[in-house]
Amino acid sequence: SELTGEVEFENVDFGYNPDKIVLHDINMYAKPGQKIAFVGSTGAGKTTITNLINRFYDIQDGKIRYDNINIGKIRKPDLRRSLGIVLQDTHLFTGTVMDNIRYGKLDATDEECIKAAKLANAHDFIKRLPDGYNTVLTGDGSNLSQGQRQLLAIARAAVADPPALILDEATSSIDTRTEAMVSKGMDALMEGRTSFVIAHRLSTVKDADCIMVMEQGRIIERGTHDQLIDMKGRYYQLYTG
Ligand code: M5T
Ligand code: MG
Repeated sequence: SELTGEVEFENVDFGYNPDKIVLHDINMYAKPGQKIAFVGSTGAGKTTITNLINRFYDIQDGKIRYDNINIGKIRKPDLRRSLGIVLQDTHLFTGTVMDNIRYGKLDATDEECIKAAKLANAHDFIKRLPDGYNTVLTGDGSNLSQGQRQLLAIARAAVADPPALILDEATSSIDTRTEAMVSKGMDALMEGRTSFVIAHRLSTVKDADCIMVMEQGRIIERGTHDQLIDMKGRYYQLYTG
């Protein structure tokens, strides 16, 4: 991909149904490599913003630009594909671990897949599976733990090597050790890429370049962790519980 990972929203309004706007006047700018986090209560619009970054929907008003290219109301599958997504529920298919990783980039060699798995912190657990990279996964991934599925999702995104990423942090309970492995893999994946993170634990957004605090479809506060704490507003409330 030729894209650098620069993403800009200018006065974006959006509703899944045009009669019911759920995002109001969203403005944001992500420099290549920055980590942008979204926090806020349920229904605030966090997932919706990431749906728009992915261009899954057309917007009612405003502009969305990648590298200064306005892709506001047209569909460019090549642009959309250049974003890597690590969703909470990774879609795995019946096939080997290797092929499930390769799904991120269909012409990737075995070496590239292994390199991606190493970066994702997934290599060690894969080596311990009965047939290593040739272990066949069930379609629903039920022969892996939740944390292991997440590590594979990270490896899959790493092999795609996109300039920008959307990470939806899992809410489900994985044990502390696995969680540490997943967050180490995610940190490695985010390195050098623009990352949009929906965080369910405020502790994981502390190092973001900018935290967007959302409420009822609007960004009501933004800044670094320290700036937002000093503001003593909504973020401070969320943080101090
Ligand atoms: C924002 C509505 C939702 C809410 C608003 C994803 C989605 C959302 N909505 C739809 O009508 N259709 C959809 O496909 O949009 O919802 P959100 O963006 O999902 O909020 P969130 O991600 O901040 O919430 P949560 O619960 O994941 O923390 O009115 O009904
Ligand atoms: Mg959501």
